[in-house]
Amino acid sequence: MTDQSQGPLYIGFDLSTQQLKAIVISSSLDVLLEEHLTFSEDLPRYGTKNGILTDDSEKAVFAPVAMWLEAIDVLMDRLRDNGVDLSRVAGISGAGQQHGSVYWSKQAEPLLASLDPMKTLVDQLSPGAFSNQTSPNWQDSSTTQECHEFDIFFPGGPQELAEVTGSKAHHRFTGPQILHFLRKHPEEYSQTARISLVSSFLASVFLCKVAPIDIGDAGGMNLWDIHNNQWHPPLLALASSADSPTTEPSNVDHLSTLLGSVHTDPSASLGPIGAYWTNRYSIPAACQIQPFTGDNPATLLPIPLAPLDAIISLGTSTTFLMNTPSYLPSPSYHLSPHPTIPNSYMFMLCYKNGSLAREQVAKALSPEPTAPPNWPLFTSAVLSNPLTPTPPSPIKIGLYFPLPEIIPPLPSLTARYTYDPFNKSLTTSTWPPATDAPALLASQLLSLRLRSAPLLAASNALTPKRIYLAGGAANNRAVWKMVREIIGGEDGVWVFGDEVGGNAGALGAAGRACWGCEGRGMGWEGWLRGRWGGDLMGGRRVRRVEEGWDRAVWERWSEGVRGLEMVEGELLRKERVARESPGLD
Ligand code: XUL
Repeated sequence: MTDQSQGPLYIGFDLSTQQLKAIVISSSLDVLLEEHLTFSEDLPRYGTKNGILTDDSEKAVFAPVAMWLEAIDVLMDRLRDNGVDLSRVAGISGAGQQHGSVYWSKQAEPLLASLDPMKTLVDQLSPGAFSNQTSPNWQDSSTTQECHEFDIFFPGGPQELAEVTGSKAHHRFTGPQILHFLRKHPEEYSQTARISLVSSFLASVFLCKVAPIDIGDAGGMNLWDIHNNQWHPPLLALASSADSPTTEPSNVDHLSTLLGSVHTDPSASLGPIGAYWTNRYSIPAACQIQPFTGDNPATLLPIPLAPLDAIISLGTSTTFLMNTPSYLPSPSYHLSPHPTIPNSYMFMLCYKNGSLAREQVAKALSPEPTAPPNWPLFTSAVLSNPLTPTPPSPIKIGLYFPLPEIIPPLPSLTARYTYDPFNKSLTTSTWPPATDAPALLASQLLSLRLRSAPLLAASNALTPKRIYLAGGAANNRAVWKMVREIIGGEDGVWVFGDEVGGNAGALGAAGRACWGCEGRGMGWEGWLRGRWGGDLMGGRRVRRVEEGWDRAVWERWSEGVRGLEMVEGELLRKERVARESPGLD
């Protein structure tokens, strides 16, 4: 690690689906070191593929908690062996894949409090500290029944659930997951002393006691009452009753004890680091553990986001994030408390299908069937065949879902249609593989535009101000061009510099660790803008790749939005018919 100064260091962790990552920064938010470990490659003995295990018969997706503990052991050793002076670490924070739950046993607190610095975490905590040895992953779909119960719980259905908790019920959300665990493993549930999210699990390991859940991550549970800033007792009753929901006070009290309090003061430390870390790695006893939040809320943090700035993350999943002061809930998207700005919210769309679909289309462009994805061909296929609508000519709309999708809720499928804007009609179509590339990007971006429109409209806007791209596909100029055409961006399309790149969650967490220690009492945005200085207008941390939107081109894509809505409606109808009459094809 190259760092001449002797100032404090801050570490941000990110426990994502495939990797555990750490970023070390200085007080000026300069990245000094990035280190990571990939679960399936570095810890093959857990047998995961891309960091997860699956049980297809139940559509269950989960990860071994022991694997995460061992990953922390290995990563901390790597930081020390790479020359990070751990005796200078003043603060630590982190991010975790959202919604996953970790079930601590009754032995957890005493085990955490008495960790022996001569031994590893995994040897001391696994299996004894857990009543469930695995944690459900966000790709899990085993909770259809429980989601139904959440969605019909309020007289106003999914809309009312979204008004109370920020989201309608989703398979991966923690409330339905807890209810599923309680039904499937009542004995293990009765042995549970505390429930953490993945983010608060990681914080607990550094605190050496069970940490509170962060306000930003509580919004991904269908249990947190956003208006009243507290757990919602009737929803706790629903999540903790194997049969019909009961307001039996003992059930509600029990689950609220398992979940513990939520940490609502964003810059207040959770407390000093546990003695294990001081004794094993010489981290100072005064090092503060700052709140750990979900990976999406943490992705809002590495750059100063103005209201109506958007981040589109094009990674394994596709997510669209915005920081908004308006609470305008809808079953079509998620709102959750902003992790560092009181009375602001994170708007989020989350799709399962992202890079896998793009890779499949890019592979099909090579004449050789086993060839890897051909990105130059993919890019030129998009740029030479942009599909920009010229109303009233027909528009090609393709949906490519190698995985069952969340938005809209459809099974794995590929569908190609031509939409005629004049007659408002659809016909199924075929076209050459080179047309799939622009059709795929267009449908992914049209869906983001369709679903973010109500929130933008609430602020009298048609398009976000700046659009920042993150994730693997963010460096593709065909993507930049289509984002500008379809979504717009008054102040253009931007990409993160290498420092932010694919590390947004870990870097956001590292910055939060620094803020908690050096900016306590200062508002997050003002503090962050101050530390960024001149980089804000485009410097080494962010770079503009497309000018501000072309409204006329953007208007032409409005017909594409209508076409996409019609295609989705048609597929959802077919899916409903197939489900209701399984014998018919
Ligand atoms: C968000 C979601 C995913 C995970 C990825 O709701 O489920 O983006 O957070 O780790």
